[in-house]
Amino acid sequence: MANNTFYTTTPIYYPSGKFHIGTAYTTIFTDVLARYNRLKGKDVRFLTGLDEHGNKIQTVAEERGLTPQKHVDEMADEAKELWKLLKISNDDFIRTTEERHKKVVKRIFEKFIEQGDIYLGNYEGLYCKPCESFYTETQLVDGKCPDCGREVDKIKEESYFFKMSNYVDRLVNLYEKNPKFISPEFRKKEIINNFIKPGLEDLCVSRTTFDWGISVDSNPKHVIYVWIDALTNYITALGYDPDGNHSELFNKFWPANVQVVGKDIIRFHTIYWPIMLMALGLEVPEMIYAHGFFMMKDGKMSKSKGNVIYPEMIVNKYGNDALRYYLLRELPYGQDGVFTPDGFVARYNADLANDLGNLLNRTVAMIDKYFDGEVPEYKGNVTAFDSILKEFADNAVRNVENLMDEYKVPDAMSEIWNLVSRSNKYIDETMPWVLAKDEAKKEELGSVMYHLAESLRVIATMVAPILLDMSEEMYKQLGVKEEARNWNAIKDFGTYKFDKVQKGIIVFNRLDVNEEIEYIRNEMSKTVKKPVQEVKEEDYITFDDFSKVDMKVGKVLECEKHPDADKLLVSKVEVGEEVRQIVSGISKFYSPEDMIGKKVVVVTNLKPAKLRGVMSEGMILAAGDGKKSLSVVEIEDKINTGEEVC
Ligand code: ME8
Repeated sequence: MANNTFYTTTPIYYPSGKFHIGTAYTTIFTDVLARYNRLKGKDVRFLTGLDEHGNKIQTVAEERGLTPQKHVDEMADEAKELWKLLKISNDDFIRTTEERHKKVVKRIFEKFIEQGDIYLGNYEGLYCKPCESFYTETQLVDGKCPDCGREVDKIKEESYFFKMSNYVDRLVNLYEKNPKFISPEFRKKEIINNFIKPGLEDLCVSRTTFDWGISVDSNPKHVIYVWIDALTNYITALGYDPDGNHSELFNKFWPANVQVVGKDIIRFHTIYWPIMLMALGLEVPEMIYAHGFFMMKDGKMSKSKGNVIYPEMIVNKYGNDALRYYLLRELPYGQDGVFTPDGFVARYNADLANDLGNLLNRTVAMIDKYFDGEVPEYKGNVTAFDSILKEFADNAVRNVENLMDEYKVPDAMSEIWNLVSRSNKYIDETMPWVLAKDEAKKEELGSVMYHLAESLRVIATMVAPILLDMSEEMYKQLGVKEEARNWNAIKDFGTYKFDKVQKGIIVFNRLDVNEEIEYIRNEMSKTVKKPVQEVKEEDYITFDDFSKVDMKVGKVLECEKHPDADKLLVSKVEVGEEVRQIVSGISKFYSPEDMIGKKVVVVTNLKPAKLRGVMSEGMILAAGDGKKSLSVVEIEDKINTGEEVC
């Protein structure tokens, strides 16, 4: 049953900084493909992960004063947490520092040497560090990196090379035989004109100037080029074995159905990746789909411009569904799109709150009111408009399926919203509130309610890969049983027997346009990388000023919640001979039990004050903004309580 499996992947991202909506976009897009195929009953494997080696990561770690391993460990936790927040349904998360990956990459490299695909030579060329890429003089744009526009370095070193020329003919043949291998089609022309026609040069595949990477077994001063290391993740994660004893997973899922990447890394995935697979004697993926980029009104997202959008901000304020909907709908298939706060709020209000949200609320409220919540049975086409809606819905399911099978998610979404609009129009046409006034029209009214419920059921399943909370809520309110929540169940409009509907929560509340645009802009401006602040002469304090603050080491003996304020904890702190009662706003981050026994820094000459009715005689020092993070300043146990802090 080879065609009942579906394997899809995202790029493995560089853990070099906080992940923004660009990275989130690719992962959400791929998540939608995985969820859709699961809905269709396929056996799905969805892989994402991190690309943790290379000079760039080593430099970032050094800047943070951490070892590369510690740095990537922290970033991996951050990535996993983000994907959890966004409810990404990946089946595996690969890190290139894992043993399961490293040992296979080493074997693959040796195999390439043994086969004569890789040879030892000398590299003299131009290297862009942020992109981890080599370029020839002719590929540079105005003497700078063609991908990121930054300065490139001249490098000379002994290196291994991959003999790309051995495979060019087979590669061109692949492009011709599998027209969908590079999608969208116009990207294929770019690749052929920019890289294949000028003559594909042998690729430098090792470095000796840094060591954060996988070393070559037979010549350990060489580190394997990060792209050779990274690209293989798609097979090492499945359990590929260079010696032929592949895992069951590998046999089942390789070749991948679609590998999703951004347009910036299409060259690596459509030239080097298939060539590596050919050299290993493996099949190539069915499709490399390269999506466009999210831009901002003033160009690329960048911290210095202060126009970066982080997914957490949108999710925490507007919900995960709103983020997914906007990102997926806003980037046309294969093209770039622009993120604007205005566009986000407009789409939220129009598509989610008004069109879909209202359709659900109105329908459930009417069934509740006119039929005590019992959805009437299907009686065929009763009103003049019934067959039109049924046909529209049946067509929508077919069109959406065809588009989703081609991974054209934004086009599929616009088809789904056509059905949403058509259903709203059906309410205006049939005017149930008029039918309800006439006992003789009871059957017509019943048919209208059934058609609306059925249309919403179809919509709930079609949006299920996209709007995770909303589809769940729709199923719940309409009373759609677990076993009917799949793609097959929506192919015959009119076949479903509903139970009772159930009024529920409103998932998308209309937003105040100006207020929310302002909020998002404000959050974006907080991302600006601020220059180190200079202190003005008049802002300095003297040593005498500083010495006025009396700080001592204290030990928390007892701690409990403040009786009247959720945010406050009340601690009894031993400071030398005395015990003081101190109230602190730390309960979001510490439970009373966490605090007991801690050695902390206490400001002892702060004027005592009552905080929400409880006396506080000092202050416990802590770091952080108090909203997202906070850490109490702790002192090593060897220092006695009552000692000065200076
Ligand atoms: O290239 N809009 O990792 P990376 C949309 N480690 N997508 C965007 C985007 C934007 N503005 N910015 C980034 C690497 N992306 C390599 C990959 S794979 C074997 C190795 C997404 O962290 C898009 O998918 O630089 C792009 O291809 C990817 O992030 C680059 O991630």
